[in-house]
Amino acid sequence: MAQERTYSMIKPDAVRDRHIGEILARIERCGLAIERMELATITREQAAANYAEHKGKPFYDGLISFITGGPVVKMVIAGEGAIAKMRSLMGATDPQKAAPGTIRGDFGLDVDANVIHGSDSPDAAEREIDIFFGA
Ligand code: DGI
Repeated sequence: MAQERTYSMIKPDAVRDRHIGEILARIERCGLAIERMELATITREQAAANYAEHKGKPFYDGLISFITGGPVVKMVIAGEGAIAKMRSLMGATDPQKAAPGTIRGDFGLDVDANVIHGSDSPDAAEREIDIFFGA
């Protein structure tokens, strides 16, 4: 597996519910390294850029309000196969369908508040790192 970087973000529901420590521990335990990390409230412009593919869908406005509604933990995560490893740690998008032992399966409330984001491809990772940390 190739050495990769990915963008991940602990969402406002999980920050509010004090799951940051447990989520960081799971990321580190599977051999990934946290290269950059910042607690911040993201702007509507950053949220819109990150979720451009969903613009116009019924859940879009709620998604933008939710993700900008409180602080998140922005991260750059590095390691072998980091993108796929993060996606499998996260679990399915809908926490009701995510397997037990995954971050969303264990801490997710519903698909609107699903705990964590992770880039789904190398191109998305570079684009999202640029959106949230700048060039
Ligand atoms: O990469 P993921 O976060 O697993 O999933 P995605 O890129 O398809 O969707 C991004 C976010 O948009 C997802 O974390 C939650 C929200 N979302 C996606 N599909 C739905 C949704 N929210 C609602 N309410 N309903 C959906 O069908």
